[in-house]
Amino acid sequence: MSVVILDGTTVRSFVGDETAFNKSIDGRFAALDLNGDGVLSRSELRRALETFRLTETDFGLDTVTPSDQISALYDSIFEQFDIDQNGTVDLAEFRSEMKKILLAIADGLGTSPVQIALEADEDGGLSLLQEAADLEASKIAGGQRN
Ligand SMILES: [Ca+2]
Ligand SMILES: [Ca+2]
Repeated sequence: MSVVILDGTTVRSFVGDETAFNKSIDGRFAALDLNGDGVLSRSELRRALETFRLTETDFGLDTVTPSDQISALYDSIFEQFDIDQNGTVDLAEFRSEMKKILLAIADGLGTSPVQIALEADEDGGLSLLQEAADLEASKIAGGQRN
C-alpha cells in the first residue's frame, strides 16, 4: 500500500499546472488507449479501473463483491466520463472528468494535510494524487523528482 500526504492546495496546484496536469493525463490516456484509436472504449476504461482499483485489498479478503455489482459500477463510471454519451471517452472528456474529480477531492481535503491510502481510491484519481504530491515534493526539493 502506498500512502500520500497532501492537502487541497497541493491538488489544486497540480490541476492548475496545466502543463504538468495535461502531460500526466495525456500519458495516462495514451496508456489506456490500447488499440490506439484515440478514444477509450468501455472495455479499455474497464481494464484501467481493474488496474487502478477493485483489487482484493479494496474489499478485504472476506468480502466477495458480486460481479454484477462491479459491472454496474464500471458502467456508471464510464457514463460519468462519457460526457456526450457517444459510447467512447475522448481525451477532452477524460481531461475534463479527471479535473473535476481532482478538484472535488481538493474540496474534500480542504487545507488540512491528510494521509491518503492509495488503495482507498474511489474514482481512479488517487494515482494522480500521488503525482500531485510528487509535484509538490519536487517543488519543495527544488526540482528534484523521485
Ligand atoms: Ca481505444
Ligand atoms: Ca464521448
